[in-house]
Amino acid sequence: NSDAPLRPTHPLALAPVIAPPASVDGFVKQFLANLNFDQGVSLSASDANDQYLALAGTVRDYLMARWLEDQTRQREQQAKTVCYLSAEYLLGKQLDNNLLAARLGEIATEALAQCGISMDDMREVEVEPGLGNGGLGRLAACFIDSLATMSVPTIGYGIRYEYGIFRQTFVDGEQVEQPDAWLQMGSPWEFPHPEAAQTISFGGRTETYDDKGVTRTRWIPDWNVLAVPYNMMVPGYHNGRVNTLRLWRAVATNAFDLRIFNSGDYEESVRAQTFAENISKVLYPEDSTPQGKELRLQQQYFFVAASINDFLDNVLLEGFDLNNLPDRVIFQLNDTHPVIAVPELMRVLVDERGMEWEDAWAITQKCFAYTCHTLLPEALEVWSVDLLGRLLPRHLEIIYRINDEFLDEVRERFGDDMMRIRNMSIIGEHPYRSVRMAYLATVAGAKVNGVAELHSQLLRDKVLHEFAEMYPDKFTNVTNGVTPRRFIRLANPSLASLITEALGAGWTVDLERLRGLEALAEDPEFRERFAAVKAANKRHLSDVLQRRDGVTIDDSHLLDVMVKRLHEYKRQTLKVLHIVTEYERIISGTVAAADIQPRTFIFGAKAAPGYAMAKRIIHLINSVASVVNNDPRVEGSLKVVFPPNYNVTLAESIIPAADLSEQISLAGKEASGTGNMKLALNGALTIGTDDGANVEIRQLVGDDNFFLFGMTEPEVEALWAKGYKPADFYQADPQLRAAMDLIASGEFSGGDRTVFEPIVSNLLYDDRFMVLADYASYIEAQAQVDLAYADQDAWTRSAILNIARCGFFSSDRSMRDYLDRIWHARPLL
Ligand code: 73E
Repeated sequence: NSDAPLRPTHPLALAPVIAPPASVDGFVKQFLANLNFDQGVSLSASDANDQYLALAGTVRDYLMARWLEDQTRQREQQAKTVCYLSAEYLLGKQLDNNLLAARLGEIATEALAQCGISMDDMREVEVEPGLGNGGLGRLAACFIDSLATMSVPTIGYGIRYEYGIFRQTFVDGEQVEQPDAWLQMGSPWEFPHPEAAQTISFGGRTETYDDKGVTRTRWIPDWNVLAVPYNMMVPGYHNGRVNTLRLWRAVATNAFDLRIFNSGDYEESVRAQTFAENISKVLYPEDSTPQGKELRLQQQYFFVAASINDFLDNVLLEGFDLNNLPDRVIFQLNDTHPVIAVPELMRVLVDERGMEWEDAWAITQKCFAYTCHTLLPEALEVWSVDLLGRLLPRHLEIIYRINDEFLDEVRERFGDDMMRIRNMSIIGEHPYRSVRMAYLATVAGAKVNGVAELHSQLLRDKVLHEFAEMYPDKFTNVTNGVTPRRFIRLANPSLASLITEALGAGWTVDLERLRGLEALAEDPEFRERFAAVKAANKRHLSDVLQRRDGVTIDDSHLLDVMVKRLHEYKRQTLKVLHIVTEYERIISGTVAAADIQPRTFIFGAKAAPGYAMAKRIIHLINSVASVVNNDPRVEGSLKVVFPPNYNVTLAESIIPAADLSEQISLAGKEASGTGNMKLALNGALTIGTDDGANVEIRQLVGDDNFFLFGMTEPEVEALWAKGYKPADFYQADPQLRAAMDLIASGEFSGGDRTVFEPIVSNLLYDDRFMVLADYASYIEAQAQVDLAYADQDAWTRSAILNIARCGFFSSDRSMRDYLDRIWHARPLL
């Protein structure tokens, strides 16, 4: 009962956290302790899941000292922090990544062996957190890996979805979605912090009040939920640093329960709990086409309000002068999904912290930057004013004021040009009154970037051209990148060893060093070793697919890979038309099966559950596969493989085995692509259009090592402008006609002509993505591929040159570009 606070005196309590000894014995001891004390089982009674959870716990224990030290270091230094705001993080499995970062791979494998456990069995047990749809979510995961590896103080903020991207199964060739209960068997990589929960409000109304002669506004919300943070470690590679990924989970507040509980309605109070917890229940499975659902806006506000307030309340030191906020933080907006953070920061600064509007706005404009990931008009997020005003009335008022002042600025600059004002207004009036989130982000952000050179150019020239005219200095480009740790070192260990042997180990954090492989491409012995690695990777993939789906692939085949979300603009149908063309040439006797270059086509693709055309295309691919694979006339020289549930884990087996990378979107539609980079860095040659980052890949690897086809973006525009008639292309090309007619005939649908009729009609009469216009050029380029592959040694040389020249596509380089051009933050010393 003394007034003096109790202070630690025991030497252990004063010491920093100590990691367990980095030895096999040390690992075994810690592992068994975790198995016994955390899982509550003996080794002899444990099953694989117990062992996996204890193993993960052990790896965590080794990283813990660094994590806690980094938190202290970041607190002490108060350096500018990158807060990456993203609704998606497609992390992939954690175990191998964290073992690699902590240099524990060999020790752990040996320690497990001494406990009678195989590391491969542990890898099998792990489920990947699929908290993202595709490229955008995986990009966020690559970025936080690079930032940790570069020692940049970063917090990744996002949502802890209880169900990630659905698990895809095929029933009679059609996609059926299953919930992804990734948390079901335990989740050893996260640390919940209920004590650090934020209360997030919704609904209600606003009112003004007098505050010592000043009129202020306050928000009287109608309901609240708790946002509980779950922290995950983001270890840097071999640098002793560990950053934090903080994902928010929605939980009902006590107050919420109590209000209804006091009214005596117990059942209603339980229902209310479910309602609140719905917010972080499930990831929206639409990639590129947001549906404008209320729950999605709830998710967006939920996580950004929690994140901003977490940063202000818990990361900043007490008494921090908010006028200096831009020196302390940058909030990077990963597409428009987190843009409601802009009015939230304004609300906090003005309504809660009593700042003047003008001061708050000046600060806000320096604290945000916006990355746009798309060009498709239907992907540009808008929220109806109705919905937004109902859910977030104060935020809508703030958006209106931002817009009023912005439009004043436009008038001042360009005069009273009604069309310009309508075009640039953050509020759209047609077909209904709505908030254009990309415009809000552009007005508020210090910088706006696209994700590849061509994409950034088209943003400036088309999608946001009036904004680029007004704020030319805002616009910049940062070409995407991928982490070489996961996508080379972990996914392709044989290639990684070969490179390390040739160039030393430094390439993993300095990918431009891959240039050193250029000379080796001329060395016949190195080429032979590289070809052996590729063949071994194909056999490994075959083993994986055999175990997973009961299918195999032949390592003598050219492996032709198209893995990405199913979307019409990506043109999986063009790939199908190529396969059907080859098949038709065989069965019509135009070529002998024995005379063609044997190929295996691999697809990986999920379709948004509500996207009927995409699902029909999946059905078509599976149907073509089953006919082609079972036709004896093909003599096994064509094979189509479509393993269900393509995810990060499967990508890690497919990409290292690939010979050919299909990047065949209509020019001007794919913002960047990142699969294209992963495949090139694993020695696949690209067949691709002049789109997204393909443009930069081709510039770097050279025309001799890239199969270019199709219209350029200006050619696409010109054809549209003159009036595109896909049926004319069908009429004019007998080969195309034969392929389309074969699909229309019911050949792939047991004689039923109706099944794929919508695909055929769409191509003939609509074909928004100009598949038929690019068909001839694509088929010609594929013939070049066959010719090139016939000279195996020359192909191998090209593959090595692809790797040697693609070091630019490391996400470490992307992070340096963001740091230099946008964030102006620095690594921590
Ligand atoms: O080109 C890709 C790009 O490589 C682009 O389509 C993708 O982002 C990748 C990373 O920059 C993307 N995803 C979305 N928009 N662009 C999106 C939109 C709404 C919901 C989910 C994802």
